[in-house]
Amino acid sequence: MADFSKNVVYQIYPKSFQDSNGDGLGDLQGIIKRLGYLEELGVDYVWITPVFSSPQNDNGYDVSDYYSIEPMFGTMEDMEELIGQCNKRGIGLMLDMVFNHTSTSHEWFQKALAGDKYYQDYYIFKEGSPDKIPTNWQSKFGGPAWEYVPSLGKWYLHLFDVTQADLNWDNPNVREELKQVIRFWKKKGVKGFRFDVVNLISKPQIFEDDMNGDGRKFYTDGPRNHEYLKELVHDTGIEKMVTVGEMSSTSLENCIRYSNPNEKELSMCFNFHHLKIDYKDGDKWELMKPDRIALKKLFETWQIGMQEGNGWNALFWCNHDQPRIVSRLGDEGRYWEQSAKMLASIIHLMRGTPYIFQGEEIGMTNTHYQNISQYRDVESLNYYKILLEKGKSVKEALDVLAARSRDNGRSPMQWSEEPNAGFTEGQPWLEVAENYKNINVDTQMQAKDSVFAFYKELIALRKNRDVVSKGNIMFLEQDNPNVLAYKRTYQNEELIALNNLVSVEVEILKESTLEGYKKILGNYKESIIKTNSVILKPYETIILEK
Ligand code: TEU
Repeated sequence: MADFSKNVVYQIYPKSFQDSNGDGLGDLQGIIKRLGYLEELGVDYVWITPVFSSPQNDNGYDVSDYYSIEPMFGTMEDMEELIGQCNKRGIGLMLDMVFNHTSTSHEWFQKALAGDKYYQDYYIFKEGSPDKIPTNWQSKFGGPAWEYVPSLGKWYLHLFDVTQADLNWDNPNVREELKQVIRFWKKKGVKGFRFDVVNLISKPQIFEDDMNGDGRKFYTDGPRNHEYLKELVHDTGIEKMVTVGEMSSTSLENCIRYSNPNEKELSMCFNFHHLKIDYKDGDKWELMKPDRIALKKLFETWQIGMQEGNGWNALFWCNHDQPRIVSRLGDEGRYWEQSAKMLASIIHLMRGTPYIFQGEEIGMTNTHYQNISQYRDVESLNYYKILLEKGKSVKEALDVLAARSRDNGRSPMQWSEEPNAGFTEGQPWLEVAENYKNINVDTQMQAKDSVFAFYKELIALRKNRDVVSKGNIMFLEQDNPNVLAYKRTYQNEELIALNNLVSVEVEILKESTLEGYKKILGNYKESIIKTNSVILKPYETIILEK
């Protein structure tokens, strides 16, 4: 297993990155056009979310053919060109493998529907009658996780949308098919893979009702999950490539196993616990102010736990499923720039490999859509209905979506102050956020102290300092609800990161000493650093070195 501690990954959501042909949809040629920008930022890998053939019910996470490119994104030649161009610039391309399920339009599922028993065993079908659903499990996008097929007299499992049927990994033929997909793309020169919800692939032997939940306890980090991952990685020879698993509702113990090099499973894991700190009673669709104490505790548990177990974290705030972090934990107004930089600093200086989601590096915010017609995401549209059924008013339901919709992260990349933010010359598939005239790549690249410039500095710091990439971590100021602070140590190097999470000044570190430390980076020109204390300005981040 290789070491990715000096690397930074950039995530592209191709549909919203750059349109090259005026159809309002981003595409592969658009990405090629912007590779110089990514090189300038200094990232090592680019992960693109799925561009395979797909009916796009879940924007590509419903794959109907793993071996071809969805025409709206381009052709196989475009993909080969993209891989080649990336390699030329020293950027590795990572593809997104959706192996927990396929689209119901996939040939395998279509054959299953037509009565082919061989292909029925590719999925999870259960005999039954229309009035007797196999279990009470809920789909992650709302509603039951089973769909009845009258012509077969069977139900099939779909943990996500009804058009995303779960694959049966207990069938060795399925596992072999998926290995073939990896071999195909590896041969094309792809340098790594992100595996979608890869801790949900192993389902239990017995399917039973969940008396106090939505069923996830039965299939999360399931019985043969580790075994199947090892087999996939070994048989395709991708041990040395960068591989990241998206782990849904996972545990620390399992993530240690998924990412400990001795296990030969994956290079690193995403977990989402730190992004649920504003869910009321764990419910994404109930608003709550962020619980900063919980955030600090979660970072500490996972950072220390993974360090002790020799696991490796994928570090991130944003992706295509999350609202924008500056809107969530920072400030969109007066302290927009400071808070965007402070949040970046937290992620980039912890132990793990940082991921930047398109637009995060210029401080893009939530979209603030005010009408349901502005949304496109299947989950948002489902939950809007569910919220209204539950008795919320239209205004209340829209307020929840404005804070929680996945479309917040999916609005077009803001390149310039040109119409549609320079994303397209046509009509964008999803509306551009209104603030694009102020927040865009052009403006950010011109300004010396921009959020973009700060990301560049953080990336450079990781490359130049072993203490950032390899150092041990310990947390400081554990009882202070307003400050997230940690110390990294490696051989004789020491680094301290102090982050003020709130919009008022906070004084800290009266007990310990900062003698011998000097500031090497921050988001304010002047900082107030005394020998035994520091006064942190609103959302200030200070990085000190000994
Ligand atoms: O997401 C998996 C997942 O469970 C979530 O992040 C999900 O969107 C969220 O919990 C809903 O509240 C992955 C992909 O990242 C996502 O885009 C896909 O929709 C999903 O898998 C299905 O393939």
